[in-house]
Amino acid sequence: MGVFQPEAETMNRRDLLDLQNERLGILINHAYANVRFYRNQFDAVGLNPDDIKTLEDLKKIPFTTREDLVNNYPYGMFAVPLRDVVRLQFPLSHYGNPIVIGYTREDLKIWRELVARIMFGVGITEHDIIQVAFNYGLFMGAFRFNQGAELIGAAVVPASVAPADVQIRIMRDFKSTVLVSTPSFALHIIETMKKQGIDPRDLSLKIGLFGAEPWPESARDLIEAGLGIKAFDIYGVTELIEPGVSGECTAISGLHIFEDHFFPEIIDPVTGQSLEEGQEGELVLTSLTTTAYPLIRYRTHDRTALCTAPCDCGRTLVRMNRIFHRTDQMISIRGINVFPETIADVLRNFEGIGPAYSLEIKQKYGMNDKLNVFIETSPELLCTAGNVAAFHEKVRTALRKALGLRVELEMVQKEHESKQMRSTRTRINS
Ligand code: DLL
Repeated sequence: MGVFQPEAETMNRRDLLDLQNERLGILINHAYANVRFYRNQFDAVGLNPDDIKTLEDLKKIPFTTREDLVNNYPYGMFAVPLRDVVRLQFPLSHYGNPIVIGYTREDLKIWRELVARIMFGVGITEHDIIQVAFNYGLFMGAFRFNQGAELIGAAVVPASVAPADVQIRIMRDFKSTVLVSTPSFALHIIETMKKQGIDPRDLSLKIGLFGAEPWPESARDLIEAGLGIKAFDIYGVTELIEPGVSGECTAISGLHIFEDHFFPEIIDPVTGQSLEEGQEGELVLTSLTTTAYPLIRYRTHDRTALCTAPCDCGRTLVRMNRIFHRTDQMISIRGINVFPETIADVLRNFEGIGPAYSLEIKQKYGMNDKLNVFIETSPELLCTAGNVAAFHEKVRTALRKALGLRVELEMVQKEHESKQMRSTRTRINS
């Protein structure tokens, strides 16, 4: 199978280390000189850029967290003047606590190349017709698939969020050979095909790229059988060039991290100590080549382990295990990230509810995944809120706006708290 940039993807690991160390030096100086947040981080532990000579020294630098990005909204983390930024993007999952990410022209070029590496690596070529069924609204990944595909020379069908029956029609009429979507949406398309009596052999699909949420091997089996394709996993994080951090190759034995652009570490999520190769812990990433929005030791909260053993595909890049768990409470509903803190922030604005709430996720690995929010209400709510139905709708609308996702809301009076709520209660003030 193809290797899009062999000089980088099959590089001798000793040369790779030299390249990473060289890029690290440039990154550290760039971030220290241009981002006050990083200057403060270094100063706080008595470091200056010259103290960071190798990747081993990187461990002396404190982690960067999502809260740091939120606290520095909008432009505090930018390392270049706005005139050098050619794109500003606002991730869907950060409605409540926004962040904005900037890209220079060079950042976008790298990103495009990384997505092209993933596509080419699973056998996508200029002969393919790629149907991208990701949301082209605020979801940045969709654009990246477009650009990666164009770099390879494949034809792109930006089907975006068209309903499943329209997607199927496009697949059939345009003879799409590749589907790119969340695994949930692929499963929803399969359910719709079954209802319509459509056989996957009537379609031209052969490859699928899926990601943005955890999906078990059982979901892969269903997708491969339901669409008659080979399904591959892709991983990324909005803050770090999503979806180009890593992707599976045809060997299906982990996702190759593009180490010439990202340095991965695995840490114990509680102590922050580095773990050995093969041990599972939290993935921490440093962007080695990002100019506008460099991140040093960014905590992804995703649990995985790394392996540098040679891969059958010929790439020398480290592989990470597929992601099934996180080290925080973030949950993914149909590919949309939900942070329980955002729910607590919304609920805090309403009198008469709380202090406890609980979440229930009805997961079917399809578009029917639902988020139910149970909130505790005071018995006086009936008097203070006036029209309870209108109050219910107001809270539900506020949650939908904050999460970018429809939720089912149930108000439970304190003394009638359900068993489910007792077992999973979370406090608004926690
Ligand atoms: O979901 C980027 C992406 C777009 C990846 C398209 C793949 C395809 P965020 O919305 O910032 O970015 O969500 C990032 O989603 O920290 C993981 O917890 C989860 N995630 C992303 N890809 C996978 C995957 C995009 N392949 C967060 N498997 C990450 C499991 C994934 N979880």
